[in-house]
Amino acid sequence: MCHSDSLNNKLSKLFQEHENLLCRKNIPFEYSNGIFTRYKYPVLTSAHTPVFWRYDLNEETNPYMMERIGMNATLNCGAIKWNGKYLLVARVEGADRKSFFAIAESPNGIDNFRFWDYPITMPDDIIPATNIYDMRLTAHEDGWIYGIFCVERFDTSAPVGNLSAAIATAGIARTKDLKTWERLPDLKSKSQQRNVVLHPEFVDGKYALYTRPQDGFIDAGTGSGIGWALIDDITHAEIKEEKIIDQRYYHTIKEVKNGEGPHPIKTSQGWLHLAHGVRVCASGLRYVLYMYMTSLDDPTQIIAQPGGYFMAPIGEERVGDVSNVLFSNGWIADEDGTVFIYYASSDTRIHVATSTIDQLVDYCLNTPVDGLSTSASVRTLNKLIDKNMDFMKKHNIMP
Ligand code: M1P
Repeated sequence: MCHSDSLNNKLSKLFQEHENLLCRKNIPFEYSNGIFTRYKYPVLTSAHTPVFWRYDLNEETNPYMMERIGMNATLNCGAIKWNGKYLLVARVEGADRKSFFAIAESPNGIDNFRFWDYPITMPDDIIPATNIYDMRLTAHEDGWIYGIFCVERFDTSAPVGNLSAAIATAGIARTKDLKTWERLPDLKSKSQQRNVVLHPEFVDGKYALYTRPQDGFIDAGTGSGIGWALIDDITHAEIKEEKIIDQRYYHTIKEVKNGEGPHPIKTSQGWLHLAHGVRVCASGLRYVLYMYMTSLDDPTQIIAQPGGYFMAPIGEERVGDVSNVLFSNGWIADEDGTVFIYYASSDTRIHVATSTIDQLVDYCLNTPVDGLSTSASVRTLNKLIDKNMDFMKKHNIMP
C-alpha cells in the first residue's frame, strides 16, 4: 500500500533532519590551553540514533508517526580504529533507563558518526543482568578484541522496599569482528567492581586488569583507588591478588572515587593513562578527567602524576542527566601521533577532544604534582613565577 503524501512528507522530513545532523561538520574551538583542542559539537547524541530505531515507519501501525522507542542519551563509549574507520561502542540509554551497546563509525574521528543498523546483541546466557554499560575495548596481543563492561544486577539481599540496591561486577566479552561477541564468565572478585579495563599486553605471561574495588554499588568505601590484578585464565577470570596503583587522597580531584578510563596508550616514555576522579560538593558529585603515566618495565609503578584535572566540564557539558560529570572510557591513538579523546558530558552526550602523544606525555611529565596542601600549591606557583620573572628580565619582556 502506498503511503499518503502527508506521511511521505513527515518521513522525508525526519530522515532529512537526521541526515543533516549526521553530516554536520565539526569545528575545533580556537581557544586551546595547549594541551588539547575541544570541538564545537558533540559527536554523538540521542538524536544521532537511527530514525528506524525510534519510529515505526508504517502508517498503518503508526498513523501519527510518533516515536515508539525513545532514546534518552548516548554516553561513555569505548573506542577503536578499525579498517581505517573510527569506531565508538557507545552506551546508548533508552527512555526506559536500560543501556545497551551500539557502534557508530566515522571516517575522520571528529564528525559524521553514523550508527550501524543494529545495536550489539550481547549474549546474556551466563548470568542475566538488568543493565550493562561503559565498555572498555582492548585489542589484546592474544588476537581478540575484548570488551569489559559494568554489569548491574539487583541486590537480592536488600531490605524489602529498597529497590535501588544493586551489585556491580565486570562483564567480559570478546570478538574478532565487533559484530559477533562471545560472552565469558563475569570477573570473580571479593568486592564489587566497576571501571575494569584490560591491559593490552601480557604481563609475566598473564592477562592484566585495572580494577576499581568498591564496597557498595556507588561508594568506593575502603576501595582506595585504581587497582591492578594479574589473571591466569581470561575465560574464567578471577582476582586473586589486587594491588592499588593509583590511590585516592583527601582534598584532591579524586578524593571520593577514581576509575581507569580506556586502556593506557604505550609510548616510548611510559604508559599514558586517562582516568576519572570524583569529589563531593554541595551540588553533588563532580567528575573530572585526569592523567598519569606508568613505567614500561613495571606498569604498576607510577612515573608521572600531573596534579589536578586534565579536563573538567565547561559550558553545556556541565548540564545533563547527571550534571557536572565528564567521563571517558575511549580514546584512539593514530599512527601520526594524534590522539582522539572521546568523553561524555553529564551522562548525556559524547564529545571529542584532540591532542597528540607528544603533548600528552609533555603534560604528564611537566605539570607539577599535587602537593596536597595550599602552602605546597603556592610554593609551586611561586617557583614558576620566579622562573618567568628571570626569563622576562633576561629577554626584556614586559607583561
Ligand atoms: O554518573 C557518573 C558516572 O557514575 C559511575 O561512575 P563511577 O563508577 O566511577 O562512580 C558510572 O555509573 C558511570 O557510568 C557514570 O557516568
